[in-house]
Amino acid sequence: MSTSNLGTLRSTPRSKNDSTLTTSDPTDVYKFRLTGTSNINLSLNEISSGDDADLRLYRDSNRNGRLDIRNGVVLDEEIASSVNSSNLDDAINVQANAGTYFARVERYAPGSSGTVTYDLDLSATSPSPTTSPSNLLPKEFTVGDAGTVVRDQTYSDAVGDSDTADVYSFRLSRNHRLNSIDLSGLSDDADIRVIQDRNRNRIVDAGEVIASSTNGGNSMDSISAGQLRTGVNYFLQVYQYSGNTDYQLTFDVA
Ligand SMILES: [Ca+2]
Ligand SMILES: [Ca+2]
Ligand SMILES: [Ca+2]
Ligand SMILES: [Ca+2]
Repeated sequence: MSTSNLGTLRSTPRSKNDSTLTTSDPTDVYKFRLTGTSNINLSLNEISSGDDADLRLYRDSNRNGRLDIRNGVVLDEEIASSVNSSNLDDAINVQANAGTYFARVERYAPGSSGTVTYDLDLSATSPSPTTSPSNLLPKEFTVGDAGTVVRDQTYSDAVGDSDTADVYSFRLSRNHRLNSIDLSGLSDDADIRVIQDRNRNRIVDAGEVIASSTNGGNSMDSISAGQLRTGVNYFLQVYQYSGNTDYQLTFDVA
């Protein structure tokens, strides 16, 4: 098990690209610190084809600066996990207090053949109620037919302190016109934005936010698709602004 100490995690993302897990060294641990309450954002992506890795987040609950493991069992408190199958991305977005944390990437043996490679992105952004949304772009949901929106599609999910953001990957179809993307069914304030990851680093860089809707309270949010183009890969992010709320996200096709 290798442990990397990242020091204090801040809003500028840290990326650990082309990292490897092997049958003899199947876990990597990334230690970091938060200086105040923050949203921890973790994105495990670019997992090698035919393989599976998973992501877990622990708090150094006994404050000894180490991830304590006895007989293969982690003794520090697990505060979140993401265990999607095959080489789908795994993501964690959770609000957490000041302290020391460990992100652990594990090779999932039954779903892997030999060495697994992956990219891990990490950041800590401003929490509600001064929210700056996660700046990482895991593909948590792929909309429509392999990412192309060809019919009306509605997703029911939630954002809040324990899951501060959801990311949907989508493209426009040449044959089916997308009218708008609508966020409704809110009991508290969530917002949406469309991101074009021009440099394909799976991070929201300056100039990559194409559109957003940030209405207050539990008002609906909506982004017109008129400004989006075919042949481009977009990300739609739903994120907590304040409180915890269920939502319905609709891709409305003409
Ligand atoms: Ca510990
Ligand atoms: Ca996985
Ligand atoms: Ca980018
Ligand atoms: Ca809103």
